[in-house]
Amino acid sequence: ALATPARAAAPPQVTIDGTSGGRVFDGVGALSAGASSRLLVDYPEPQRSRILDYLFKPGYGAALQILKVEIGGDTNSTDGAEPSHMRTPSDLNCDRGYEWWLMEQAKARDPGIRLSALQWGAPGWTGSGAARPTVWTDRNIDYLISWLGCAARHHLRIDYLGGWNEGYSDGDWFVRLHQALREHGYGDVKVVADDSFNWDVLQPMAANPAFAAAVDVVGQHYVCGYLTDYLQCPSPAAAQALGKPLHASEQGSLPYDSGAAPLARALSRPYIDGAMTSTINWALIASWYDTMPFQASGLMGANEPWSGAYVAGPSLWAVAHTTQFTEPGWRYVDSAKGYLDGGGSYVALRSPDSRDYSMIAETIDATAPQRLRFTVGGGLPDGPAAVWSSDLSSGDSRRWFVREGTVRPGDTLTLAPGHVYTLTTTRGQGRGRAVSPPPAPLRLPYRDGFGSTALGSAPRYVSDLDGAFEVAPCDGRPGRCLRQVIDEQPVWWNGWLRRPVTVVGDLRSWRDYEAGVDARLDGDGDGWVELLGRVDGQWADAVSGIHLRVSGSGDWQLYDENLQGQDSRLCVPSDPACAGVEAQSRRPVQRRTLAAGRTPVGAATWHRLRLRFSGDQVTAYLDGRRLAQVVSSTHASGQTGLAVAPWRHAEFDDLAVTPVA
Ligand code: 147
Repeated sequence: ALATPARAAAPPQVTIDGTSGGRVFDGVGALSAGASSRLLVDYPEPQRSRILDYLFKPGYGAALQILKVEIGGDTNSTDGAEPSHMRTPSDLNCDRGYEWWLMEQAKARDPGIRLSALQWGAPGWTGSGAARPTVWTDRNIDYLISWLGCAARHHLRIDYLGGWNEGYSDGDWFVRLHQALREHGYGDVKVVADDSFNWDVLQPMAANPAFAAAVDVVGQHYVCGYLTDYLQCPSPAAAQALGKPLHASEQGSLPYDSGAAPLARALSRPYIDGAMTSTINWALIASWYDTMPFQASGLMGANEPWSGAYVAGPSLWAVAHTTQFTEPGWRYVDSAKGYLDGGGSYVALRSPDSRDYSMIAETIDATAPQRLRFTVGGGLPDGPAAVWSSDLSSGDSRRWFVREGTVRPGDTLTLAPGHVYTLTTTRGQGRGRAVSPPPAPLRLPYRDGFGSTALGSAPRYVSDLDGAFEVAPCDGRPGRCLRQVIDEQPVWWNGWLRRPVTVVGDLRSWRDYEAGVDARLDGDGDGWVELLGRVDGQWADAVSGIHLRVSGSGDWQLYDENLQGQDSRLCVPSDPACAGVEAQSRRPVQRRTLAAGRTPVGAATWHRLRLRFSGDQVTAYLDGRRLAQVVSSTHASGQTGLAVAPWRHAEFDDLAVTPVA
């Protein structure tokens, strides 16, 4: 039994006192950014709707209170590139990508969900033009105002807008942004600064009162550390003295299974330690290929749109222990926040009218049962409270988000180690019952002639790593083609790749196959296109796999690119070898030429590139002619892909991957 009669040794007492102070709660959210939702949009029904229910539907799963999205910049932002709404000063397309759709789906399930937006990179024209371009320009402010206009066209009200993800701040730019929001009728959009680290923003805010005045919310990243156990989540006293809401505006980066326990800590400790009233998890859902970094980081996983398989794991339920029992606008109750002596922590929140309260306690680090006597006061209801629990030390899903029974104020609770508990007077909670179909490989043959994709859209399963590949009318032949459309270096975020690349296919089951594509280079012969095969990883500048490059000049090259002994597929965030993203992203890319030569091609003409893999035999063909056959065992399986010289237009057609016996 959860409630036990008080024993001789008095247990610690927690009083949930409705008259005690406490900050306004702004909500628990998650972040769709870095192409993290790319494969979700391609999911079949009904699985796609069930996944969205698990994320957003009240009383069903994570019931998220905030959805934060990337404002796409056509540049790599971790696991790919997201498309921009405004690629030139005269361009405007409010329907590119999947974030509009995602926000609409979230609002359809919970009209009260708050929306937040932030750019990682941006089209080159909006940048400063310096050697390391920045977004601190008036053009970029216009660009963000246009994005808000797109949101309005989608009937989406944006609650929070930031500056530049982890790009620190230009105080005067924030002042101008704040002013522009007012001038354009977006005065109710709250400005977040600066989505970077270590509370470094406090100093420029202190030095520039206009900057400080322009900031509505101070948002900092990874306030509990980065890829650690997320034990402590402090903020400086100077931040707490600002009189502004403080948000943990990005944290997470841990897998949906092993990340649940650290996540449970990081949901409450930012308030206990640092008075932060919102936390945002990256990513919302791990819907990118395992080829790319930070595999499985999200509240859920869903990266097999062909099978419809998804994972609703313990991270989802860790979040539900807060979100299903509170609402943004509730208040923390400071009389009931703190740490348990034997390991663990707790917070309590109440509705503004004090008719309801919820207390969330976690015992993740406890090694023995924790006793706790709870009482209520200050006008809060003193009747029975429902108890929900999740055993995060268990892999058995039947032990997550379970209704336990009822307790009464004055009872002593016995909290088992490794759990999350919620005590609540609220009702309406629930646990979605939808079940995933089994996972399955993407079977060969795979073919796309792009005829069935809408103009301006990305073809099914094709995932851009940098630049933007979208369906357009073909040049020099009838029908639709896949076109790389970005012709200027964007303001980059992580600086990875800086060349257009896109990939598609099954990392593990695509072993012996032939990949082929028709390709046409625009321009006068000084660019190149590539067909890639056995792509088995991507990290920093490397797209690990076999590349066949054909240049407009007639030079061709077959080469192997790999990850310098650093296999990103194995680099899960809980692995200490993955610490220090910055250091790793500076590792040189290892490229090895396997064969090279010259052949007449001629610019602006169509050619067919083919790569055949059979065991360790790699054969390259151009227009039906064999260019080279080499032995290479560096890559055993992997995706196909396309690349284009930066920043050239090129077109592709009839992409086909067929099995080789
Ligand atoms: C964050 C990004 O904001 C996310 O888009 C995603 O890339 C995430 C993956 O972990 O990382 O960027 C960080 C970069 C460096 C650190 C933390 C977050 N760091 O070194 O503490």
